[in-house]
Amino acid sequence: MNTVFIAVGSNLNDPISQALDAIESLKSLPQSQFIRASSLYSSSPMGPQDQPDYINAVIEIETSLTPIELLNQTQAIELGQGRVRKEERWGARTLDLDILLYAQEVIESERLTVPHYGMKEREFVIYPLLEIAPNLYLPCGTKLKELTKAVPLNGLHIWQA
Ligand code: PH2
Ligand code: MG
Ligand code: MG
Repeated sequence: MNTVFIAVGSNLNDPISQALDAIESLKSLPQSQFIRASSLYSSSPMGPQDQPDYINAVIEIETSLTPIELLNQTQAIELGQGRVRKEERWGARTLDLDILLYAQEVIESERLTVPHYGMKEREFVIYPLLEIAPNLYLPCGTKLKELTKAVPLNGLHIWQA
């Protein structure tokens, strides 16, 4: 089994429900065991500013799915929740599931880059991940906690009803 962290993001069509539904789907992935989910966080949009705030979270699973099998599963969940792929970079979406880390593997294939290419700079990834994996090291040898020094919160906060 491989420890995997997946980022959840949504800023369309009731983002809280989108995130909670996605987490429920991730709990029933085949060949996998759900370990834990972070709190839900509210975050300011990175990229185009004329889009709603995001809800973000990070979840941890143990899985024997290969990275591509897992990607197929997460993309199916995205599509099932109405994800429409658009041209605009970093634009609004109902659901985004990004594989952040797959064990300590480094993967650079056409469909998948792991660790996720932007994770080290994104507060809406680093802080939820730190909540559930406070002692984590990245494959490059950097301690996750160290990254927070260079990544301001930028308004990120735990979402409360
Ligand atoms: N995802 C993006 C683009 N911008 N901004 C926030 N706050 N959270 C996201 O998950 C996010 C984003 C593209 O994946
Ligand atoms: Mg993303
Ligand atoms: Mg994505």
